[in-house]
Amino acid sequence: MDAVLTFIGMGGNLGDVPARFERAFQALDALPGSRLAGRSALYRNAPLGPPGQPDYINAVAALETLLEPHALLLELQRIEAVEGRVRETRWGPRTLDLDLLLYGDRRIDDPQLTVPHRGLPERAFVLYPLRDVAPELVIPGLGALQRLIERCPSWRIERLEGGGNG
Ligand code: PH2
Ligand code: MG
Ligand code: MG
Repeated sequence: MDAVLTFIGMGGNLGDVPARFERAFQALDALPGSRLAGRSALYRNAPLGPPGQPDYINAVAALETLLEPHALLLELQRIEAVEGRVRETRWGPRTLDLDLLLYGDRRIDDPQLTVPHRGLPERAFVLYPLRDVAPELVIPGLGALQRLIERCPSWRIERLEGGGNG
């Protein structure tokens, strides 16, 4: 089987989030049958959800993988758990959130997994970093990434550093 190009949204607002992302990028690259193909810059931005929580940092990883979607999802949850993720309030503060945004051109909708990720079209903190790693991306059912960005509600978002493919 050929490897599939997937995109993983990363978010967090507790502790040293850039250090968590660094470990997460390495953990993704180390997954069986997988290779980290790109990493976006880091973006500091306002929380979506309950007020009074710290700003988030968000990024996106591009991952080539032979893992099937649900196997990959389990690996993402394992990496979240290593970073001390505790599932509490919906949209509450978190150490590390890893969301499977896209899995090639597959569309998946079952109780465990929705791909493309539901929040994708409205969330600047997903769309901007996604553009860093895949500027020409066309998203199944949603169209060109660039067009989604033009239509996205404005959001306080600050580009911090880094990113690139390879
Ligand atoms: N993730 C959420 C809820 N709210 N807000 C920002 N800014 N960034 C996130 O990644 C985020 C959020 C649920 O996963
Ligand atoms: Mg999540
Ligand atoms: Mg999320």
